[in-house]
Amino acid sequence: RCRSASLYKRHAQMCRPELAVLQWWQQAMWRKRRFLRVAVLGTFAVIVFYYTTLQRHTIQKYRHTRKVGFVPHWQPIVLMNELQYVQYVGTEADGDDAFTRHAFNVSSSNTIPSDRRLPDTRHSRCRKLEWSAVPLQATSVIVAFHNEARSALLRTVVRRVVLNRTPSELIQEVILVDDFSDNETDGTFLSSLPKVRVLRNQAREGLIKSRIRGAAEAQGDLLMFLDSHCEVNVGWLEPLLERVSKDPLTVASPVIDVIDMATFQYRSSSSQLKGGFDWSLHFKWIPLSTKQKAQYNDPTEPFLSPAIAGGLFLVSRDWFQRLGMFDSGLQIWGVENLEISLKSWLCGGKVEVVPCSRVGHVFRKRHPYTFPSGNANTYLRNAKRVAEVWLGDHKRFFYESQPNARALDAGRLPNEENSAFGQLKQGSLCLQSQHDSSEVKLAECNDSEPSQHSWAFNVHTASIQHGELCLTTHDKAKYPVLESCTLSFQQKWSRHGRAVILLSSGQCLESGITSEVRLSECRHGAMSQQWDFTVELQA
Ligand code: LR7
Ligand code: MN
Repeated sequence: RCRSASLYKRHAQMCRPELAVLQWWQQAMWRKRRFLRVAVLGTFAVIVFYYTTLQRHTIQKYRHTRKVGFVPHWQPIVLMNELQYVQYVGTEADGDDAFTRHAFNVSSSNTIPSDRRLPDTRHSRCRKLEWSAVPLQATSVIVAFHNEARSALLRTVVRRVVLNRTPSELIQEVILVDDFSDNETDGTFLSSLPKVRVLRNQAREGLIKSRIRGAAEAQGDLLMFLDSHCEVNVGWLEPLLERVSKDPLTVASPVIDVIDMATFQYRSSSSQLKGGFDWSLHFKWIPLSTKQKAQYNDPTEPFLSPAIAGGLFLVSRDWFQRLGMFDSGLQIWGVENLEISLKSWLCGGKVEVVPCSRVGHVFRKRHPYTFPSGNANTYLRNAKRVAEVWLGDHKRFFYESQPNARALDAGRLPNEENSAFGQLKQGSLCLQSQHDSSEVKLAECNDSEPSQHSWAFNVHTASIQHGELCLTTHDKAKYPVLESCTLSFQQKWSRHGRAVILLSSGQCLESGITSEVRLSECRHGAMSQQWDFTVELQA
């Protein structure tokens, strides 16, 4: 009777209730052991799986909450282990004086943990704000650097932006533009990190052209520029994002906190300052007026500012491109902050300071790098370009306070004799210069393609210019080419309606079936002979 389990069970339950309890207990223990075994093995499998596979991708999965007050500080990902960190940062020679090479205390920079916690310097009300209205637009962070201290560069980009201060899905990529630093591995070492792309200039281009290069390659809808020795603070990006997505014609600047150049201590700055400039085109902080203070009695409220302090700002990629990015004729360092501010205002946009966004910056007393044509000269030349292009009649005030600028050669400036400029288009096709020849071709219009920009029709010289060159024809040649401007008859053109006519032969500029552009008999109203410039100054 007892051999069959079921019978035994029934028998036990009927006749020996104490055995039934014992049996139940034994079964329970057996189940528990099986459960434990499965649990231990399972946990082990999960751990192995996590470390081998998932860990690398956790950064993409890192959930964020848009509530600014809550940004988790834990980070399970080790992008660089200690050894790699020491290899990267520790090999850099400090020199005898820690300030020599970088104009800040590099020993101190090297010793502070690169993902240190910072004091939350925002007004306490900022912590309670929720940024639920923020649509998920991804930002490309652009950092140009020239001989930056590695520990500072690493802190700027990797630890703080890619990892623990910024919700992962808000960051499209971090573009590091190495402006021909002495040691190429300053940048290349970082290129394996997630989301980080490193571009290296083949010659020293200066921070302005480097940022233009970064912007031209950016994939994100928004561009955030940072210096290479910054530390972003809690919830720094969301309030900027909110402003730019509310009004895409906004250039939005964070409040710039101070990182002490000797101790690397992080200190709060006043959030009641706007940016301005004097007539010598030097940047100045201006306290908010009493009227403005009354107007902005909410300390979390962004306020309008004539200018941004420098290179820390968020802008939509589209607006930045429509503004022509920065003037690529500005050299090395300086005045590009006023240029972008002035054109944003003058072209229908605005500039704002957003007090709930905080980014620290190491302020230095001198430039730790050389200026190929001298510091003062470079600044003055850049200022002259900006004054000439954007100040209108007010440029008189600039020349009053910077008389030396009068004699300075500021390069080719926009010419008031140009009646039309920008892209020279036919439908969706644009005239484009070639890198390797003097020929011109038609190609699909692309706003970020410099070889399609800077076409100008000068009514006085009757020339069509592209940068420094002029559209030229040679006797009986069918195809026009780009050559240096001579004011000869072979470079003279007129416009009749939408036709572009070579004066010497009366022929019209025409698009061919492939991408070629040629000269041909004018045929009234022919689509292939109709051309438009993006900007027309005269009706
Ligand atoms: O030739 C160069 N190539 C570069 O790539 C020279 C510099 N750079 C890099 C450099 O490594 C750094 O990352 O460009 C960045 C800016 O250079 P800094 O840090 O020497 O400039 P700065 O902090 O003295 O200057 C301020 O003004 C500049 C004017 O051109 C830029 O706009 C900087 O971005 C700007 N800095 C800030 O806005 C931080 C806050 C300043 C305030 C207030
Ligand atoms: Mn700086």
